[in-house]
Amino acid sequence: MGRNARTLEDLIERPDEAAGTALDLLFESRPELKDRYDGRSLLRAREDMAHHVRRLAQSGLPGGEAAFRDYISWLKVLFRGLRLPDDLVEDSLRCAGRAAAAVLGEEDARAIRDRADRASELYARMDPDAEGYGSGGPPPGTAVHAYVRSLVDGQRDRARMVVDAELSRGVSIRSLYLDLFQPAQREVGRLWHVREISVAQEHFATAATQYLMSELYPRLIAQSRTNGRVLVAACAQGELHEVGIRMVADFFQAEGWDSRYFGANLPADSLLAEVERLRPDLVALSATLPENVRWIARSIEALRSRDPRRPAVLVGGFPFLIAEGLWKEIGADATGSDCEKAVEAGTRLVTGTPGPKE
Ligand code: B12
Repeated sequence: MGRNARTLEDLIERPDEAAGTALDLLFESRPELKDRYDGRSLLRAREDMAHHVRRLAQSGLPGGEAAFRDYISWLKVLFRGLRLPDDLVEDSLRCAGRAAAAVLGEEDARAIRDRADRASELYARMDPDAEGYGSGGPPPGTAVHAYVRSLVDGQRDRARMVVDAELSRGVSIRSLYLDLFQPAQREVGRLWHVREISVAQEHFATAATQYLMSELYPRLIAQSRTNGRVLVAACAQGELHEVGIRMVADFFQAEGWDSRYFGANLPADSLLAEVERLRPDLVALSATLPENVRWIARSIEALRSRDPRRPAVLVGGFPFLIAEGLWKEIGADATGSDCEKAVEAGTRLVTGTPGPKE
């Protein structure tokens, strides 16, 4: 590829053309497949290819190696549930690699092609039961199990009874966030992934958990004393997973911060404008999808070009949990693996002393 080579970032943003080429390559190598696809399934196949291309491109950016390995194990669990033959997925990954490589500069192209080939070998060897995604689940008899069962059955009030039972045996609201809502949400994700529940059941569960968090919120912050510090908390642009950063924002508020929570998908320009307007002590940014980390990296760059020291920036979410040191690589000041650790790290950054624990 010559002067018109595309960048990895560009490929993440616009993967469709390469996905189309990848599908053509797949049909060329396996002509028998062509007749098996109709309008709808062809569209699905294109979407899957676009996803491979996006994740392959992301694998060349900070945190990408760990995220890509995770993607392969995620695919194995998902496609086993859909009964997609392994060799078809392996060929698809190779074709995605070739199509992506064809539009990239030489160095990126070589790396992507190699990674796609390795990914396809890894996919062949991977045991979905031994990987984090497909296995596990809370044991019956636990509050998490009862809570998830209630939500999967569409019974929000029954889930509330689980919460009430926990409260009456002395469990704190902080522990409910950390030890009930958080693992329950992850379990809901697992159930969706292994095709035990529908998208609608997952949506219901998340909406109900957010509803119950809102009910508990006044009690969570009841003891808090204002400390005069301001936090801006937001999800990366394009990021729809907002429960984690909401928990982070709530925990800061409970420690007396004026916590400005902006929810999902905050456009980069809006973040910068709010930071300019509010002059917060700390900015907390969250991503769940690895391809959204680049938005956080760019935002940090933009913030630092205005002032190299302020505000302090805390980052977190799934990509930071699986790639140690990623936070540093993209120029953040710290990370935290959950909402409690987020407050500890943020307080340390801003005051030089660790924040109070529960
Ligand atoms: C609910 C949900 C959704 C909802 C989100 C709705 C909402 N209002 O938030 C919807 C339906 C929109 C959704 C969509 C998708 N989802 Co989804 N989703 C989930 C689910 C089930 C729960 C997320 C959650 O609430 N987690 C609980 C919170 C508390 O955990 P947390 O986010 O990790 O946050 C904690 C820490 O990470 C940390 N933290 C978080 N942010 C920050 C920030 C800072 C600064 C710090 C310090 C710490 C910190 O503290 C938090 C609290 O302790 C997860 C399952 C899972 N394992 O999480 C899948 C999951 C994340 N989704 C997944 C996928 C694939 C998708 C989609 C791509 C599906 C699709 N094909 O459309 C889309 C992508 C949408 C997008 N562009 O963002 C996959 C991701 C796999 C991967 N690694 O890439 C998961 C893991 C499900 C699975 N097992 O397959 N999803």
